[in-house]
Amino acid sequence: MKKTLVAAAAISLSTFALSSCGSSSGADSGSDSNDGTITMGFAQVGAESGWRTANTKSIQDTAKAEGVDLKFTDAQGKQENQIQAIRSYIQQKVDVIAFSPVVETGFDAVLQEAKAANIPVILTDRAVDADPSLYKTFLGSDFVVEGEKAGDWLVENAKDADVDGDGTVNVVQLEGTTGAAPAIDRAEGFAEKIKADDSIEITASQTGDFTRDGGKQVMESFLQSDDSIDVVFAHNDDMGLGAIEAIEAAGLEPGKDIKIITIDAVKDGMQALADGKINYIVECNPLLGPQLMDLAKKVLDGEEVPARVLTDETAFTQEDAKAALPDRQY
Ligand code: GYE
Repeated sequence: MKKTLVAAAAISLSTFALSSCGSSSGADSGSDSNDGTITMGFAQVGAESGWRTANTKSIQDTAKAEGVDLKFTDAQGKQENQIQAIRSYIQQKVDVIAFSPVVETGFDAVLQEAKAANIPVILTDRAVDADPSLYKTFLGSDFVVEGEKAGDWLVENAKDADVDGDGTVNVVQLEGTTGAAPAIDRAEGFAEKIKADDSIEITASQTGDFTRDGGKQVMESFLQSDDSIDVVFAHNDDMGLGAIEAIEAAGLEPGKDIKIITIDAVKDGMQALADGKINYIVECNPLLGPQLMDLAKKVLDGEEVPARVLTDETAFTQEDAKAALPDRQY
């Protein structure tokens, strides 16, 4: 393989289109040289959550440890920035492109361009709704299963969750970014499982964009219009943590007056779970760096890789969180 060794570089959004950030650029970069160094262009979603921060760190740390020349961009949650970043990686003739698509749709054209330029693409974390021949593999969690685990827990704990004892478990849902795979799939898995209990009902559902602030604001408006909320199902820890702030500001006790279920299991979420403010967390593993670099090497060596690579995950109760927290890496 490929290209000369250069320092890993973070390319700022405003300049990435112009900056090659490598020791070689233009026509003689890419697959021409043969010293074994891989150049990877990685187009990240943003820095919207604790999960994302851990995910970015894992990718950057692994690239550094393995001598992969990583060109990294942060799309600040905007699909157009991500597409622009991918186009700049194609221009720079990187060896491999990896990205975590902000939303599922709208990537067909840029994926075609990468294919035409003979640059393999690896999807990490989130899926796209495009022809699977446009990318080599998709590494990440099964978000439907995560939603199902959250729904199963609620069905098992429905009696307890009917805090006001009116025979109905009123659930409000804080959705992730509209159109993003984890928002679509987690909602689907959860809805499917809660069908098992007629007393459980989703009474309101709105996006909080996977951020703490978004979760807080949406929860504030839910609390203003409804005083019978029993449960919050938040598509990630950060929105659940924002909801906790809104619930406390309304003079209620999170975890008791209103039960909270979230997904991710980052440290702040796990701490809130251990403190009794969250009731259940489904894990979503952000440490994708090692598997990503491994897949990239295999793809560039011409080895067959599976079309779908899943990550191993579990779920945590309040007791589990107390036991797991001391060793939690993120
Ligand atoms: O759950 C959320 C992040 O795509 C799995 O994105 C990821 C999700 C994660 O912002 O915290």
